[in-house]
Amino acid sequence: MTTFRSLKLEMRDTVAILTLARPERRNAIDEDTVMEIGRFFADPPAEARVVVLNSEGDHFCAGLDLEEHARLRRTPAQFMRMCQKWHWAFDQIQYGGLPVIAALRGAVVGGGLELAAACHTRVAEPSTFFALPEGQRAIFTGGGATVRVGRIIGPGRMVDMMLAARTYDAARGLDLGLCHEIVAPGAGLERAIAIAEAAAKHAPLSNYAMVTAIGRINDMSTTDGLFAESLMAGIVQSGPEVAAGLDAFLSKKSSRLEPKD
Ligand code: 1HE
Repeated sequence: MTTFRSLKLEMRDTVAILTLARPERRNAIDEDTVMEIGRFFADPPAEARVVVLNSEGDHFCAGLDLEEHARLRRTPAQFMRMCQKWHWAFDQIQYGGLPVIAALRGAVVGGGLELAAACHTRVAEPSTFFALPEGQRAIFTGGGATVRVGRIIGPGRMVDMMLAARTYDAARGLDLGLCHEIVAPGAGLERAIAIAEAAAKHAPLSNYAMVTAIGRINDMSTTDGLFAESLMAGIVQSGPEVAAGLDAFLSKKSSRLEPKD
């Protein structure tokens, strides 16, 4: 187990389990933590095929470290630069090339929701709740929510969520796409690992395309998006696993697709 200051890392074969490890602060994100997150995802362990993002304690993440924020009294320029570090770090999660599966429980609020929204699959325990309480703290989102959360739930609903100080429970979060699955209490990590282990069996180039191309293509015009898709498909098609993947289907060795989930 590798320990950073605010994170813990455990490898289970090709699945890296990265754990937010400041439960006494409800895993609030200070400057060191955001840099540790960014550096990890910018340069993950070579053997990692998929990452599970977990947390210690009852809450996934309480967002910006408000104690540090009050203490540092950052100037507007300093806070802008710090927000850009969050953007960099969470871009490493979303577009770093490895699938990232988040195991959510308790508070997923403010910057914690910005962090979760950068992950690709979000598994929630029933205790999970989502909020953007920035207005209640007299600040604004700065870790990418206007882009990532706005895209998931729509900008109008995000404005309402903040203005009306709404807190969505796990079931509402599932309806809105803030999480993708709700599991039994205590089962979030194991389910996230099971999803990660299944995804780790995909060809790495297929996973790379899923996590790096789909989000970007949805920022493009139709004509540019279709062109980019064809380029990505051509590159994935050149991967060494393609022949084996097709052969498994054609020789009827692959598992049958069935309606579930
Ligand atoms: C913290 C933080 C934090 C807890 N920064 N220290 N985020 C928020 O507005 C959420 C603020 N936190 C909460 O609403 C609650 O703490 C929770 C609902 C997450 C959890 O409640 P609970 O009852 O389990 O814990 P607690 O007693 O409130 O907190 C335990 C300790 O963690 C306590 O410190 P202690 O010294 O009294 O033990 C809290 O002060 C501390 N703690 N949350 C610092 N966030 C890039 S811009 C992003 C903008 C935002 O993220 S705004 C949203 C900020």
